[in-house]
Amino acid sequence: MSDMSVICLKDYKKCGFEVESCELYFELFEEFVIVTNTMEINKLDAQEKHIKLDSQELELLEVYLNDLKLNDTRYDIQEESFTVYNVPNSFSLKIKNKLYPQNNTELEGLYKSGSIFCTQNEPEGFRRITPYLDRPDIMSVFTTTIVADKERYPVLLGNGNKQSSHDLADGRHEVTWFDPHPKPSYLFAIVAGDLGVISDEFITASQTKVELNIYCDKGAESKCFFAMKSLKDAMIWDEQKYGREYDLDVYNIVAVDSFNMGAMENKGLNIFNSHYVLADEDKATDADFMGIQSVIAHEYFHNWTGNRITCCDWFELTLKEGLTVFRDQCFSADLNSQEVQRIEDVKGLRERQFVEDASPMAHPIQPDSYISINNFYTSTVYEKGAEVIRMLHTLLGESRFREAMDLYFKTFDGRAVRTGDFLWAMSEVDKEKRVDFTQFKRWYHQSGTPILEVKDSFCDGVYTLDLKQVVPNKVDEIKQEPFYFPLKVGLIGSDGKEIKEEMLVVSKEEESFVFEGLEAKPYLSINRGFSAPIIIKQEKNEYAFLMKHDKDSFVKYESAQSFALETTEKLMESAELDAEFLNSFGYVLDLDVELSYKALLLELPSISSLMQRQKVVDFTPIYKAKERLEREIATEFKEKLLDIYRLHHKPKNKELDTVSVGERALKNRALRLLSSLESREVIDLAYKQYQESLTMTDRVVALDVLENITSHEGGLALDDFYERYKDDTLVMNKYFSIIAASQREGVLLRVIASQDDEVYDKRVPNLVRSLVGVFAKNYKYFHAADGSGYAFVADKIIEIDKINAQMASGLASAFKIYNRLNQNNKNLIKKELECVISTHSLSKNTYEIISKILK
Ligand code: 0A1
Ligand code: ZN
Repeated sequence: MSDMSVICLKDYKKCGFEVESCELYFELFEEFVIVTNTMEINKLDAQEKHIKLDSQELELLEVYLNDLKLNDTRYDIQEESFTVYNVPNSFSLKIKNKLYPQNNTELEGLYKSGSIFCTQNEPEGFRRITPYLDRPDIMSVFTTTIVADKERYPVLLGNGNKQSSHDLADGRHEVTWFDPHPKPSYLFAIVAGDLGVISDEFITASQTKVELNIYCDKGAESKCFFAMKSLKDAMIWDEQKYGREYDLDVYNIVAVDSFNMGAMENKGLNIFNSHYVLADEDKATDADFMGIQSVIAHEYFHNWTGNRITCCDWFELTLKEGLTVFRDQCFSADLNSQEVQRIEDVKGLRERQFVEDASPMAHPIQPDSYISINNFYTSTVYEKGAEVIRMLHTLLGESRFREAMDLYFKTFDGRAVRTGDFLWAMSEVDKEKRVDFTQFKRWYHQSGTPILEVKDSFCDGVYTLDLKQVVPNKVDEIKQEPFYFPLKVGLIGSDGKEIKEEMLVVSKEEESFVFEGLEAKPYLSINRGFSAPIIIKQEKNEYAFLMKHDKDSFVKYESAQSFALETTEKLMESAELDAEFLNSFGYVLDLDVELSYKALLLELPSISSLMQRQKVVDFTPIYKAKERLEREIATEFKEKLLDIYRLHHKPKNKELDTVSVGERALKNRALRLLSSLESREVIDLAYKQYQESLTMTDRVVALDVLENITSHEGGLALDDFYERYKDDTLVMNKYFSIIAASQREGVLLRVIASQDDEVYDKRVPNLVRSLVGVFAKNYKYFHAADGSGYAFVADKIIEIDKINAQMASGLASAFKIYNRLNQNNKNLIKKELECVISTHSLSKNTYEIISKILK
């Protein structure tokens, strides 16, 4: 069994050594790789006699200390460490070891994605390459030489700038890269392959030329142009918005098919899941393009927030991730639509982070312990982390925030620091001491989503807001303290005119705010722009009014969502459909606003958001009510929806400008709403759209609509889709997802059968996520009353855990809503998870998730 020990934040100890430089020599062969690692090391703590390096599953060949070969009495290799005894104050340590990247299915360390050698070292992959002080506070200067067969691997890439290259005997060649910027080992990377490339250049603000390359499988070059444009947009944005320039001669990006996550910010050599690089209108949806733009930017922004200034230990992960997500969200908002971006970000936060925060897996953005750090690349650390930064931005204001960021970069450049250091920079610029940073810090150490109960009253021209914060207990039932946050509110007159907007600062468990000199009781617009990541509970809601009159685009959306949520909940108790809701929906249908925004206003609440509001979750009534609401809306507004569809359906338009994207979003929203009628007319519309549209956006929506309403046309379209795209794995992910998310009967059997499809490969994370991962989010069938969905996913966890533990623990987290479910579903899950956790040699990743759920 793996080591299940718990690592704690409080146990951090500075390392007794530093690595001044690290020279790596990689000899790549088809069956194995030889790594020679030469480090110049200094002792910082005279008490340290022996040096203990991290090392995982390594085959040691030779060890030299100051050029003297050591015999095996001078060192010791264990499963997870390598120790050299009695080392002097300064020494050179050379270690030669052997690896088998071809057999590496965990996709950590050095591995093969198809025929490409590549690496993934964050957080602890480097120890699978060579023994090292594999912790982020050990920063060193790396030189990398790669030697390989020139015909098979003409492209050899490393971090930093290329220093030299030359041909060797036997058709081999070698390339040396030097990275002048000291960095932790998690940012180290190499790539070797026979790759296609597109190249460009960027001139920085200080007139330095940077070579830009995007590498991919040969033949896919034409799908890299959008990524290249996004990279250049990100480079300009970071210069203009934060004064940050790029700092090497070259910026390389490599797209690979087998990758555990989205992408990785290795210094000067980003490695990407090909999903976030490759796109053209025929094969990628508008959402895919947006994803590429934001992930390319995210990795680029890490060059300053992550690489130049990194984390002291992994408990500080949000220091780089929360901040970088905030930066990429602002970038996407600046380039596209502020209002749509904010809503999409909040939607994502609620679907993923709020659910996590209400589960046994809840943790603060700065966790205090972990078994496997791989499990903490979570929505909480990333997305809630970004919300915390956003609150600081709101509290300080744009220019003060920028001043604080400048100070942060100036003070900590080249160092591994803590969130406390970041907050210090923020507090330094707050000359007037407007922000209570001591209390604000609770966001870093407390978990759970606070609920704000709101009551209001009006008397003699004075409007009073009474607020009460309900802060959930920690997972272990320890009580938590009230949070400190900005709450943007607006007051609106009954004529619909804005009276005032104010940013309140909420800090107490209970407090009141008064607004004087008002003629009548105003309408309240609360948490504008979602200024704090909280849940608002109001006694009386004025949704219809706010949907009409609020100038805040977020609250307008929020009101439409909340109105629909409450209406659906009433339908669960089989009440009549609220006529005022229908009126408001009709009002939005006629609104003349930006089209993508309108599509969001017309979106009905997800199953997840309905589920989150139930005390004891039973999915059947949720589904029934949602389906009924959709049908009633489609019946009532059929003609209007058809008009919208006809007006905006432009099958030959494949442009990516705001209007074209908006038209597709809106008319596809209309089509989806109409699909609940399951009529011949709608089937014909969808089938025609499937056949005639030039974009993947239109094709997948049509395919999904057909799949869910008719086996005949659905089957025809699905077969056609398969034939058209079976050679393109990225597109086949969509095919598997449509099957796995289907609401039609017999889904589980189809998912099981899909595993035998020649395109499917359980070693490729994207495919596993598309089939098994999407099935585990198909609430109707994953939570089937006979337990079949749970049994299937549990089996897959056991099977995939042996291949790729990170993938398996990702799947396991689908069970995190366990404690919210009704007794029948709980019993079924318990049985399955007990079986998984008792599996022989289960990984610590999966063990950690399941043990938390079962606790
Ligand atoms: N730092 C990357 C995320 C990442 C984390 C872990 C990985 O493999 C185990 C891969 C990527 C980012 O934030 O983009
Ligand atoms: Zn990141």
